[in-house]
Amino acid sequence: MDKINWYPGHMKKTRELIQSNMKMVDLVIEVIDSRIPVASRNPVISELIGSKPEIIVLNKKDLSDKAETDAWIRKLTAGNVTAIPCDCESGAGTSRLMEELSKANEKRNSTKKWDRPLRMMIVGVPNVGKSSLINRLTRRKAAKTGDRPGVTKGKQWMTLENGMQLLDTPGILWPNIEDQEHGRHLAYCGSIKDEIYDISDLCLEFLKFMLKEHREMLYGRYKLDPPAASEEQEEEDSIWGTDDTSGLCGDGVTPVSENGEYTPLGAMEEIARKRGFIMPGKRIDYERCARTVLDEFRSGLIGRITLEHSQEHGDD
Ligand SMILES: Nc1nc2c(ncn2[C@@H]2O[C@H](COP(=O)(O)OP(=O)(O)OP(=O)(O)O)[C@@H](O)[C@H]2O)c(=O)[nH]1
Ligand SMILES: [Mg+2]
Repeated sequence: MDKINWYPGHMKKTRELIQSNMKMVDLVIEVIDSRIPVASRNPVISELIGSKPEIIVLNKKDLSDKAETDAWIRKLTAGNVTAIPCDCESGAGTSRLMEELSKANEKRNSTKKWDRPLRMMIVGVPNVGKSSLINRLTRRKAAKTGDRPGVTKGKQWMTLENGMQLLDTPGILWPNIEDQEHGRHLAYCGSIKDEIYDISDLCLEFLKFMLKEHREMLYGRYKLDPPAASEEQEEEDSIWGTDDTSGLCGDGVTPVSENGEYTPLGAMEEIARKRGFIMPGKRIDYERCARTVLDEFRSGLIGRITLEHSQEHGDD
């Protein structure tokens, strides 16, 4: 598929905003997506944070594999990083975060000549739940949230009940995503605007990953049968009645299965068929199918899936 890169002007401006506010804050909360703990750590943000105290929130823990998230937390903690798993939808993990913030507050005030409540900045790539976390911490719906990247536009200071101050910032990426696997992971998780890539291509890549690592989940969600069996079934209880179905699947050139397993395209066509995503002329609506599969992954309907495994990232 084409290269994934998204760095509009507002991200450059936000980068400058983060930089200019860095000296004002005592601590940075970097929110990352627990399904992609490597790809969602923006190297530019790490650079801007420098040696400033930092807490990493692995958010959306309700969507990632629990054992994998636990392993990531152990790994990050072993590297002397404070890392906390959270679910900002239910609020799970946020009281642990508040405890860490209180500790940081005490630490700051024990070393400075005058006391004042902690000032913090929340940063991260788009759509990881920064504003949702702010709403949890302030116990108000003060920050606007939404299930697409680029919801927060400008900076916004918020005050917690205990007087601590928090700066919400828009999500940012970096100018050139060199590792395209990271680019795809960010796109699967909704951190990249859907309009900038071909969603059908992206879905095929996602299905390739699912067939390799989580075939059972994919089969379960979309009620897929192994390719050979489904062909037989098609004859028995075709949802298309007695009509000729030969023109239904794709271009008829690309194989739908290989070695008894679906190809990504074969799986996509089967999903489209099961869900009835067929346009006039019996053409498969690939785009609708792609949007559905990715939306269902993003909202956890396919299952709790971590895309990046801690044991494969030894040097992080
Ligand atoms: N399942 C789940 N969804 C979450 C969680 N946290 C946030 N969300 C959802 O993720 C979407 C993005 O949340 P936001 O808080 O707007 O994310 P953001 O990082 O502020 O996004 P930008 O401002 O666009 O950078 C929303 O639909 C939230 O409801 C979580 O822990 N679990
Ligand atoms: Mg936001």
